[in-house]
Formats: sequence, structure tokens, C-alpha cells
Amino acid sequence: MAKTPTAAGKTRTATSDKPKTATGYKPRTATIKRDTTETQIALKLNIDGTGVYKVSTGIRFFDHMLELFTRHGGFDLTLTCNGDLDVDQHHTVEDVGIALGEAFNKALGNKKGILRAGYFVMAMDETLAVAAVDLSGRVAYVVDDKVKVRLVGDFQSELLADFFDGFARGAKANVHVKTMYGRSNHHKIEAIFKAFARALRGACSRDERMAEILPSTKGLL
Ligand SMILES: [Mn+2]
Repeated sequence: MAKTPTAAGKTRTATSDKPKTATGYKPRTATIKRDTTETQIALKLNIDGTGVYKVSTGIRFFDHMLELFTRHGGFDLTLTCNGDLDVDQHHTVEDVGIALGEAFNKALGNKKGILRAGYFVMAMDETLAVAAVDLSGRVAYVVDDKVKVRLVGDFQSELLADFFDGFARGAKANVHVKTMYGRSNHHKIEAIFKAFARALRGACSRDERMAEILPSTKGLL
């Protein structure tokens, strides 16, 4: 391994100032614990993961979405939510969105040297969905899922908007997701989560050329 002299005349390995990971960077991680009278959430996120998940929200379809979000994003996610599902799924879905968004915001730190914005068009069989994410420091979301039924699996479909509302608030991000067309309601929501994961993965990606630069002319994100 290459040795370079330091100012003190000692030698160190050329790569010793960087932890050994696949990318050569320290993985960006965050732990969130969020307890209210409505939900208790424990969450561990690694943005620079390999798609490994352990998710339990008490809503099986929602777990399925968060699992494929993790895999398609190339994140690692451990998440448990113990929510008041005896009321309905609202608090659980919204609060998981908030906690997940907070985890991304925390793990990204000052956001220097990331792409900041990302988008993806995801095909899933007969369904097409698009997602656009800007980690802008501002909060906004738009959801157009074209789902016309109340339940998809065991998931109250109207809560998809509440999830992205929560995520946008937690991450301080702009999130737009849209089903362009499709037949299966399962696919419409799933394609959105896959597109969202890959758009977010892009937004979080490191920009080697602008590694020391904040991707904003405002000076703060
Ligand atoms: Mn599925």
C-alpha cells in the first residue's frame, strides 16, 4: 500500500483517512426514536446500504412498500412502529413518514456534495409511475396515485398522501409522485414507492465533481 509522509515525518497509508467501505466513504446513517401517545417508532437507516430491511408496522401492505422502497433505494432500514391501529391506520402511516423523512435529513447532514434532486420513471407491468424529489429544505408534496378503491390489501389507500406529507415534512423536501396509468391498484402504489426510492437514491447520491460544494446558491439547505 502507498505510504505518504506526513508533516510530522511519520508515514501513514494513503487511504487511512477514509473508512473502508465499498464507496470509500463513511456510510450516512441515522437513528430515530419517536414516541407519542399515538405511535412508538424506532428506526435505523443507512442511506449507503445494500437494501437490507426489517420492517414491522402492523400493516402488511405498508411493510411490503417500505421493504421494496429499501431494496430499490439501496438503503438499509430497520423500522418498528407500534401504533394505535385500533383507531385506524392514519397515525401509523403519517408518523412513519415523518420519522423516515427525519432519518434522511439527519443522515444527510449539511447536504454538501450530494446531487440534491432526483427523478425516476418506473414501469411495473401495465403501470407507469413517476417520482421527483428535491431535498431543498422546503416542504411540499403532491400525490396523484389514481387509486379509486378504499383498501389495497390491508392498507387504507387514502393514507398514501399522508405518508408523503409526513416524509416531506420530516426530510424538509419536495416530493412529487404520480401514477401515469395502470390497471392494478397494487401496482399503482408499488410503482410509486419504487419510483420514489430510486428518485431519492439519486437525490442522495454523492456528486464527486462537486464534493465540497453545497448544491444551492442560497448557502443553506
Ligand atoms: Mn407487490
